[in-house]
Amino acid sequence: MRQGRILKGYGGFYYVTAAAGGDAEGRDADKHSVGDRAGGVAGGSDGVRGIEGDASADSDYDSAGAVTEAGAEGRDASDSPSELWECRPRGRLRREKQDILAGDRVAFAIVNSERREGVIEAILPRRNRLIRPPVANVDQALVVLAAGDPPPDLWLLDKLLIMIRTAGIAPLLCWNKEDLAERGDLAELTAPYQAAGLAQVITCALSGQGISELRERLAGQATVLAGPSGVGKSSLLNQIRPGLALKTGDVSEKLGRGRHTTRHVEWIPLAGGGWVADTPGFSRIDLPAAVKREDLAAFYPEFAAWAEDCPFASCSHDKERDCGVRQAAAAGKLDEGRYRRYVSFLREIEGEYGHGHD
Ligand SMILES: Nc1nc2c(ncn2[C@@H]2O[C@H](COP(=O)(O)OP(=O)(O)OP(=O)(O)O)[C@@H](O)[C@H]2O)c(=O)[nH]1
Ligand SMILES: [Mg+2]
Ligand SMILES: [Zn+2]
Repeated sequence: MRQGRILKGYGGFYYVTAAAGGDAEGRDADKHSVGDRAGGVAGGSDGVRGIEGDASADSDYDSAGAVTEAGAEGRDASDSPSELWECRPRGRLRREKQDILAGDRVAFAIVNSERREGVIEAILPRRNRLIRPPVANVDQALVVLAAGDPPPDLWLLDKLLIMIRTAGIAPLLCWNKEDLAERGDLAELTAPYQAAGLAQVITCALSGQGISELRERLAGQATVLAGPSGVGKSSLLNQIRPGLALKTGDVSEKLGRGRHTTRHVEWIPLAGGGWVADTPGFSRIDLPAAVKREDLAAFYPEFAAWAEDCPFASCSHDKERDCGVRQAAAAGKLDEGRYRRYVSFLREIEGEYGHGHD
């Protein structure tokens, strides 16, 4: 048995990167971690479920996340040997409708070592996962928006930030296509998110502006890119890692035909450590079901100071009399757009109307 990390999966196949070095190392790792703990992966579905349900007890797996693993498993194809295995999931996993995500760490059995074919026996415990984009074991999410073409969708942005925080992942915001911004646009776009405490980077994938700062922020981390189609996610990664040659596409073509250039989530090792996942764009998401009405304000740290003026500690900053947050937004002390979207999300949670903004 070997262990590895899924870089991408499609058409029923998963491409698993594993430390080169063969059988001895692989078998040791198996005996030490998977075998001992769960009574053997090959021991049947109980064993597999045991592994899945054992995340908290399993410090080995926790610490063997993408980042720490990067040193052993392909820090860079050029300086640390790693192997790519083509794996299918064991029929049992398919029958149990176990979802398998890019970024998942897996135990796999070798089917044909010459052709590097294997069978996934178990999904190892996840540190975290996102629904959109579908990915597991992430340190940070880089939300990418374009300053123009397509125009920034702030509704999507605010929802994404809630989703990312709910998953326990650190958000980072990238405003790309700086070259298309009108004078003052970027200051207007970034100020509300600065107030919300977000780290932000301004980039242009054409000129290379901001790329070195972005590269620094991605170093040593497992970062997933997220955002609408056409904002330049793949273009940015091509800049970050020259020679990568990810396919990029024309925006008018995408919007016209609803086509995405990037079709699958794919993890890419970064030179010098770390991983980054290119992902297909998307244009709408739902708020996580776990977020209740009373939880929502916690995703708006910039509200906190004004909430001290609210007459009730339980104020939802909606229609309550003398709400400090609503008054601050009306007076322009808080970003009015952020507040308006917040109220709309409250309605969405209440189910009063579906999606207030479109
Ligand atoms: N003007 C300008 N165009 C850019 C910039 N970055 C990317 N583009 C262009 O925007 C288009 C879309 O870029 P992609 O990298 O394919 O966008 P994406 O986010 O990966 O899109 P999906 O894969 O569909 O999700 C391409 O024509 C790029 O050349 C930029 O900074 N400025
Ligand atoms: Mg792309
Ligand atoms: Zn209030």
